[in-house]
Amino acid sequence: MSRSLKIVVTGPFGAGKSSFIRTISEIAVVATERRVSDATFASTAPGPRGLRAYGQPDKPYTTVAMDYGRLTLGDDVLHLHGTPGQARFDFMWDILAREMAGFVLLVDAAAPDTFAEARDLLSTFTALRRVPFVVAANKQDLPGAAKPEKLRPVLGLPAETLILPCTTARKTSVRQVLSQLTQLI
Ligand SMILES: Nc1nc2c(ncn2[C@@H]2O[C@H](COP(=O)(O)OP(=O)(O)O)[C@@H](O)[C@H]2O)c(=O)[nH]1
Ligand SMILES: [Mg+2]
Repeated sequence: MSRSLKIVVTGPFGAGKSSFIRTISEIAVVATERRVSDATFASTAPGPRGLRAYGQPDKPYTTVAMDYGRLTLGDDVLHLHGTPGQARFDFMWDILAREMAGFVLLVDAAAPDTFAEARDLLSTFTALRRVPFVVAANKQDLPGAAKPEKLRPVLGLPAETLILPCTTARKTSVRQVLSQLTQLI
């Protein structure tokens, strides 16, 4: 039976979420206009932790990159939604988590200083909805990248959680991660 699955791609800023979705998507990435709620945010371009606000302080709207991509995988159509990596947009995670069939936690395996945040994101998402997920140890092409199994104790993952190697530049690698996830759904 064919399925339409909403998959959320989450992970710390710089983990490779946008790259992951861009590499595999059959359609172009979507950007939306968001109302700027305070001048402080609009005046910081790029914004805190790199989220770009392409706006002037007096402009009511700013463009926030919303990662959305689509992939047909066998009988399944995957709708991939990336999370914005900024605490300010926490409210969006609730929206993103609605009808989520599963999620990918993307970790920059070469950036140990982001592991604590990845662990926090994981607790946030598992608390939002109990759905299948996989962890992708990204940037395996970098010499300093931790091997997938190294992340298990660091992220406090149980033995049954799948931790897969990933390199977002390679389509086959991204596809493999999503294929493993859909098999759990
Ligand atoms: N070497 C390497 N760099 C990557 C990989 N995936 C993403 N990057 C780079 O990491 C940076 C952050 O990626 P991005 O997709 O913007 O991360 P996001 O903040 O999670 O959306 C960019 O410079 C990417 O080119 C990967 O698998 N290997
Ligand atoms: Mg991004």
